[in-house]
Amino acid sequence: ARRMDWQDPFELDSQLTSEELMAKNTAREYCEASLQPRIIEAYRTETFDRSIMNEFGELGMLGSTIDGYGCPGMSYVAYGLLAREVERVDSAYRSAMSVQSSLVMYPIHAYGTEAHKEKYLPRLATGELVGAFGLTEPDHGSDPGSMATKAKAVDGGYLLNGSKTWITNAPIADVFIIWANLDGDIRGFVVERDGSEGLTTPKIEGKLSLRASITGQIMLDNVFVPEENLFPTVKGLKGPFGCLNNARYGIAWGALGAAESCFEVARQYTLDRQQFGRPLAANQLMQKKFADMLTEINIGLQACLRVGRLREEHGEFTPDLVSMIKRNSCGKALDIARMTRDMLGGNGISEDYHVLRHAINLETVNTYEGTHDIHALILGRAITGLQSFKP
Ligand code: TGC
Ligand code: FAD
Repeated sequence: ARRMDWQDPFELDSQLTSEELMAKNTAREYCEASLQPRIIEAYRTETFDRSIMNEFGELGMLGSTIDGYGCPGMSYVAYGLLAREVERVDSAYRSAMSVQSSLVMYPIHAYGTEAHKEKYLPRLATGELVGAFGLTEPDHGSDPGSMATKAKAVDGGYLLNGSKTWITNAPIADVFIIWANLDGDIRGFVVERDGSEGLTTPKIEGKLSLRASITGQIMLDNVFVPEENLFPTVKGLKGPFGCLNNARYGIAWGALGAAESCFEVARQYTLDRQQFGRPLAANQLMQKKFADMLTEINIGLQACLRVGRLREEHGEFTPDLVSMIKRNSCGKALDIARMTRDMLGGNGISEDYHVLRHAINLETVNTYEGTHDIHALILGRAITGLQSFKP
């Protein structure tokens, strides 16, 4: 009888094109050789190495689905595979890649003018510029529709006032996509740090999760933005949500990468470690955990692949399906990471074994881009036709 390969039970690799396989393998090599050796120190000292953005850029990992403007025009499945490889190392590095690709380059490409695309995309693609996405506010997280940040039309442009918080890369970003209310409509603005008086981006200190990512606030105090920096046509929440569909899809792949990495650590550890005169892996309780984890990871990956292929077929995402895989991957990956932490006993809490770092990171990943419960409510609305977010 045919035997299952536990490393690729559904033969996912055989469902990829040669370009996708190449992207995956190149990313794996880079992540193992260049990101893995840096992560323990970065996490310990809570620092994000800016040069990683240039390295991503060199490998075509920024804005990878965009065709032209210095971007490689890869498939959405290839983008998912990159997220999976990067997040095997750490969710923070995947975060940096997701924000730049899906939340900054995507909206410039989808909603920007030709001048925006030519001005920003090539330099974002190389990592010469770093971008950030400002949607969440101190008083408006799950409910961004009620945001307080305002834009007011003035001679030659707009004045922005308000504050954004929990913004990935804000303290080091050169370019910001800011969502603000202009005369009752949510609109998107491209704000450059250079020359923007009244713009400050204080770093948020003391994060216990995603420590290798830099997170900050964006304070906007009468910041003047020239007329031409407004996305001309997109209005309403569908602007930011259109970006989130892409980023949430990438996260769905990425979170499972973190889970896979924890699974592999636990498998090797329990094969090597002896207690009661035999390998830990020989115990039924351990094997049940492995069976559950392998099942969730691989069924989850097949679902991500399917959603990516449907994106390619239809030319757009089905947002409810993206909610399904974002929620499933994050929740399951978090459970898996916590489980492997337990399976390693005392060593499970050591930085050298990585599993607790992944588990703590996944607490963030399960929360940002729509919490686990918010995605349940999005699915609940799709199933019943009744929205339960607000009275
Ligand atoms: P709702 O009435 O549902 O929708 C308002 C308008 O938006 C449209 N829309 C979408 N369009 C495209 N894609 C989607 N996924 C869409 N979802 C909604 C919708 O059709 C409607 O359009 P129109 O033309 O009729 O006006 O809005 P609501 O206010 O009831 O929202 C409900 C809810 C809970 C679903 C939504 O607010 C939500 O998803 N909340 C979660 C917030 C969130 O995800 N924030 C993420 C911030 S960014 C981030 O976390 C980055 S971390 C990155 C990293 O470091 O990796
Ligand atoms: P809240 O909305 O206050 O939610 C608190 C709890 O209440 C959650 O459990 C939630 O599920 C629950 N809840 C809320 N509403 C309901 C309801 N109607 N019914 C039942 N339960 C409900 N945002 C950006 O814009 N850009 C970024 O780059 C970015 N990066 C981030 C990086 C990090 C490290 C973190 C932690 C967050 C980041 N975020 C970013 C913000 C993130 O998207 C929000 O934290 C998230 O959307 C949740 O919002 P909140 O924190 O205000 O929680």
